[in-house]
Amino acid sequence: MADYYFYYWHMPFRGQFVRAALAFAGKTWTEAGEGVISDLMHGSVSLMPVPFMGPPMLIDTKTDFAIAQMPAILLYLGESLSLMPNSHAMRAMTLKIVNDANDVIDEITLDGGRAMWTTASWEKFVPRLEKWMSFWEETGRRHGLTADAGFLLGSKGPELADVVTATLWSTMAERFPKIGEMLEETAPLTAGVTRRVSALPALAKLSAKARHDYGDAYCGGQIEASLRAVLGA
Ligand SMILES: N[C@@H](CCC(=O)N[C@@H](CS)C(=O)NCC(=O)O)C(=O)O
Repeated sequence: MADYYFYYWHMPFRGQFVRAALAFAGKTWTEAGEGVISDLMHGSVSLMPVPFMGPPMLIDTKTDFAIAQMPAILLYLGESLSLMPNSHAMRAMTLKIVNDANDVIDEITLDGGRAMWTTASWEKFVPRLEKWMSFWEETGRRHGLTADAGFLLGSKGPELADVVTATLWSTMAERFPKIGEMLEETAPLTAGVTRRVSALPALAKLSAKARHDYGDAYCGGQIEASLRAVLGA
């Protein structure tokens, strides 16, 4: 039996943060599959492993503990798999980075496709995306990150905040090269730590698997099509 059951759509997007934390920690998981997720979502709340509106959702098979909401899942994995820093301050910073990443992917998909991107709305959004990138850059700078060494919160080795950082920016940059170019220009230290952490064998393997399993897909649906249209990707 795998260490976890993981419930997420057949795409990277929000689920990839959880997959990356599991892969980084050397854990195994079984993907529940889209049919199971849909049935659970549309079934009785009383039958849900944990009440949830939408995936990701994770079940720890050893303890039978189920948890939803991406930041809560990462907190659980971070704590139970020792992926978090020791100090209270840096643990809170880690969760702040996780929530920032969740906000960025909500913004880049206009809250899951409530509206579609147009050239005008994308151009208006670009300074805000650059501001998000600058948050990572400033955080890294304050903790001694350089373009070719260090980690986001000043740890000696990669931790959850670095895994989340690498997953956020590498997944996006690989699928939308213009965002990759923006990151290199706006946040070169962040681009550097993203490259180094993404190159760790477990994460490089996961990224190759995502490419194999999901192709170019990022978040799917019409919102991905509109993102591709404005970015020429
Ligand atoms: N705040 C939740 C958002 C969950 C969410 O929006 N999930 C999307 C996929 S990324 C979904 O399929 N939602 C279906 C729904 O809300 O009906 C989290 O961070 O996990």
